[in-house]
Amino acid sequence: MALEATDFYRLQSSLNSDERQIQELVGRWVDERVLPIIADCFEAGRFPRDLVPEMAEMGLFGPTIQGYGCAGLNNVAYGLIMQELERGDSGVRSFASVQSGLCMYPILSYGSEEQRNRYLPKMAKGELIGCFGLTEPDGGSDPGNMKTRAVQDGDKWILDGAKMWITNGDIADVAVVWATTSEGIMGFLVDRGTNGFTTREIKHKFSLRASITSELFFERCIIPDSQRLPTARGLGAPLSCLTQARYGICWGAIGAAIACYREAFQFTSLRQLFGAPLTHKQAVQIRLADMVRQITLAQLMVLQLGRLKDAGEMHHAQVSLAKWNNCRMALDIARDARDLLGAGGIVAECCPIRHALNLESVITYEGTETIHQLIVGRELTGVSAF
Ligand code: TGC
Ligand code: FAD
Repeated sequence: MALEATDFYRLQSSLNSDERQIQELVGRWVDERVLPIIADCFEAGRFPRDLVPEMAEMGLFGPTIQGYGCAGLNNVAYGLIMQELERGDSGVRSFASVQSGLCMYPILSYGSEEQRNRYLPKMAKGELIGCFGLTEPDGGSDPGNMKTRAVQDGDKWILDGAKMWITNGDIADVAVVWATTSEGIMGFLVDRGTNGFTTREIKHKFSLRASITSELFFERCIIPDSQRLPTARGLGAPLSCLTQARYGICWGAIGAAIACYREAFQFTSLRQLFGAPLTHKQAVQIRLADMVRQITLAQLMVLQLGRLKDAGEMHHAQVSLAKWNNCRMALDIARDARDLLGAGGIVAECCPIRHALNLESVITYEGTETIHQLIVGRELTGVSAF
């Protein structure tokens, strides 16, 4: 039996029927609804917002949450959703990552029951959109030194500061905002329309053009104590949210790589040069084989990571290793696929250039490559070298 390039080790056979079904459902939806429009969205710098209700209908928001109108899937199924979405575009996956891993997760983990009931069912339906404000203009890699500050005044908090590079910022109904207080870092749910809270979209991006990225500003913004996440204390709380979103990115990057591999394979099979298709040339075969080697290694990594997560045994440094590996792998493949397409590879109809540009963000956000290397280094040596 011939081996399938993008499932070289037959990992599909180790998926359970729920996992296979959701991958098939989302994969078909991406083929039918995302791929036909995404190049135009990227070129126009437009987030395809009309897809949000359809994503909600498929249960793609907070899919691992039990109750609150969520699907209650396992983490491998969640990863497969992210992989299929990012096969379409990193911007579409980003939207789902932020909604699920960075907004619904902290409300579930650190919110009161009243906050969970108020936000989660509507977020699952896509009726409320969230954003996550951690990064600041003075530097994202070291969030422990954030400047945004909340000062308590009776049963209210006064929030001052700014956040930068925030996905979904301009369309969010609620922002999960992290601020320093006299008692350490805390998280707040800031609803759109709160006095003193404004947003501004960041334009002129060459990456993640089908996603909205914004600045958030807080000027003497008054937040009732009931909008504070009651059990979130210290930097560990926002970092635990990052672990969720980073886990999704580890899978998502594989989707982008698969899309690029497929396009490179198709083109080189058809392109006749020097009397034969390009796939008959040794150098091209080596490059295609190397793409499949890298994709297969990444797939093995995330499947094991997902099984560990489902067993409650995943360590955040394991996520860092996979985030570093899989983003680097996808970016290398996207660039190589772009080259294999020749001049045609620079236009929007070909996906590798779009994925390569997107992956420049994906390798930077949720912790840069260097940060993840240093997280693994710290785990190995016990010494923090940040
Ligand atoms: P450090 O001492 O390491 O940690 C403080 C406390 O947190 C615990 N911890 C974690 N817990 C859960 N998950 C993790 N990943 C954790 N990492 C650390 C840690 O055990 C400690 O707990 P405790 O109880 O001892 O206090 O803190 P540090 O200041 O040394 O910082 C370490 C560093 C550099 C790794 C951290 O600051 C970091 O990860 N920096 C990168 C920041 C980042 O990734 N920002 C992402 C912003 S969100 C985003 O990009 C969204 S993109 C969305 C999209 O569109 O998809
Ligand atoms: P810096 O932290 O200033 O880093 C600059 C360079 O220094 C990098 O190369 C870095 O690797 C290197 N560096 C940093 N520390 C060290 C060190 N100790 N040793 C050696 N080198 C080091 N943030 C959010 O909070 N929410 C969001 O929704 C969000 N969405 C984003 C969407 C997009 C499209 C992008 C591009 C970013 C988004 N971010 C978001 C921000 C992202 O998390 C940060 O860009 C990232 O954490 C890096 O921070 P920085 O850009 O300030 O770079």
